[in-house]
Amino acid sequence: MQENNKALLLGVYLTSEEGTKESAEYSLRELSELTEAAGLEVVGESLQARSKFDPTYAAGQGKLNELAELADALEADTLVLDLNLSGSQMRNISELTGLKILDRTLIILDIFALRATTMEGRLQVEIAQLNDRATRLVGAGLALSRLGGGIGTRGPGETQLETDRRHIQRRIKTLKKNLKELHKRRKLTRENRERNQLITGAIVGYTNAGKSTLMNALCESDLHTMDQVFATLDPTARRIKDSDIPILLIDTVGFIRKLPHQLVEAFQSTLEEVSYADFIVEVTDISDPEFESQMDTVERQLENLEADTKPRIHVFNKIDLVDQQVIDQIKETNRHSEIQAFVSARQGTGIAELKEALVEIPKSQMLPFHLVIPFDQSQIVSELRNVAYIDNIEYTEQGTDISFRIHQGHLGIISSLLD
Ligand SMILES: Nc1nc2c(ncn2[C@@H]2O[C@H](COP(=O)(O)OP(=O)(O)OP(=O)(O)O)[C@@H](O)[C@H]2O)c(=O)[nH]1
Ligand SMILES: [Mg+2]
Repeated sequence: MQENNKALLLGVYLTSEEGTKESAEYSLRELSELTEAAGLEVVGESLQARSKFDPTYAAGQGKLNELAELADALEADTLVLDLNLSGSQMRNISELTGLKILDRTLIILDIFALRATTMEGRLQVEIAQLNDRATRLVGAGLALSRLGGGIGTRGPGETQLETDRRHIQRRIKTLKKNLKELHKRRKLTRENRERNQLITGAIVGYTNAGKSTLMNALCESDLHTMDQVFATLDPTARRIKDSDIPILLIDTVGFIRKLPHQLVEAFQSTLEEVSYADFIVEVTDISDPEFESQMDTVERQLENLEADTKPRIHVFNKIDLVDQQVIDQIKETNRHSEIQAFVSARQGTGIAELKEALVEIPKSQMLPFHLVIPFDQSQIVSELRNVAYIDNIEYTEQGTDISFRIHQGHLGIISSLLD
């Protein structure tokens, strides 16, 4: 059959677990979006309930045969399972159905490969893909050698497997070396930024929550936004426009449930931007019916990055798409009494208020000073204007009389006056 990019989807969930049907349905809808984003056309979907997962086929054989027939009728040549399959499962299902088999991880890896534009992004994606292939090779290889039968026989499959694995490992090693060089360079820019002493907030949230749109609204920047998952892969930094304290925001890759661990590992350096930030701007799309479980996913990812205890402001976005009731309810159930903001990043509603709230976060972490700075050291005043929050400033005969608040990291600016 010719490749026609038409795909069927199959989700499998366990009947023994409660609430899994709803989450499997949602997960399948999400997989459908992911599959389309990967460039395939979804022509049919199916959800199967099972009492346990089948180690050989993951799903039921009857179901798979049924889907093979459906694929024939609809001229689909690909079956995407909403699971993470082992190499041998992929091979078994493919042999049973005659279809090309993909799973959630492969689809996400594919989207990342399509979207990666920078050298660093591309290297990270390729490493993730190779790691993924290496894991699956093992599964497929073991199955092959078992089929080969006799103990002690080294089937051709396994020899090929060894060669492939060595090849993959060599390639991964080269890529990692290149990536390390790039990281070194990026770390330098991060250190530069620290030297520039700007307070940094990382924008995080589920993919498609509106992170880049929010960044554009706050920084009057022109970042790429799109109604599609993983529009942003590479971190971008911009200054908030006209804020009382200079603040740098970083837009970064979105989170998603079941994010393949190969990707998390490969994108470690990108995600480090979140770990190094002074505070977190969490964005939630409250027009998504699943926004609460998306918040859980984000929370877990923040925990993994050890960024869950950083000061945080929670931005509930896309208020233009919901009823006031939804907003009221979120306010009511604010159990952790987090700092909340309700905005429409696209329409600009609530952005001015958000800017004011954003400034409060670093301000509360800043140390207050009242100094008289001699005129022959007026460069200090201009440096302070750049990074400090100035409460009051007066020019006296002794010098500039200034009350201000400054971040710990910026104390260097006034150190000469403190001795
Ligand atoms: N109606 C409405 N749409 C919005 C709002 N904010 C963002 N969007 C839309 O939501 C979609 C996703 O926005 P992005 O800013 O690309 O989302 P993101 O979180 O950066 O997504 P990824 O980078 O893909 O993870 C785009 O089509 C935006 O135009 C909003 O306040 N209201
Ligand atoms: Mg984005």
